[in-house]
Amino acid sequence: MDIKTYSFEPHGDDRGQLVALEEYKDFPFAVKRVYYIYDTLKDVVRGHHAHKCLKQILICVHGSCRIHLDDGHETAEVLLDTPTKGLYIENDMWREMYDFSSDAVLLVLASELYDESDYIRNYDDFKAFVASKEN
Ligand code: T46
Repeated sequence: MDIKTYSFEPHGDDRGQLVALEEYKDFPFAVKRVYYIYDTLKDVVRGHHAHKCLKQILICVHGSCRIHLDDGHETAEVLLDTPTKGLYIENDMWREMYDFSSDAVLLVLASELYDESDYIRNYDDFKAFVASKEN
């Protein structure tokens, strides 16, 4: 599976670190929405869906978590454990987020506004969506 991750450049000095992200320069879309996930309970698994159109960058800006990816044919796991690593997830990818550290803050940059009709929340529907794109 082709997994796209970014290594963002920290601008560090004796005051600390700063990471700056610019749309189309540091990742390949314009940002319409930002959200973040925190205070996740131990053993919780979030996600369990894909999207019809949405593109996103996931950055664990504090703590760590793991992302399970499934493109309908193959699966992969990605560890996000540094604020300088970004995971690009395109629309047609089933995703689950798990193994959150108690201090994890997962920041997400999204290409579209929130739209429940863009979600594919049933795995069989996801497989049918993938098959329809391949035919
Ligand atoms: C994704 C993964 C990585 C909103 O009202 N606006 C929003 O922009 C979002 C993202 C969510 N919500 C509401 C909808 C639900 O009532 O917040 C609640 C939790 O959302 P959800 O169960 O979809 O959260 P996750 O963590 O399962 O999934 C989220 C994103 O929804 C999804 O697009 O790819 O993070």
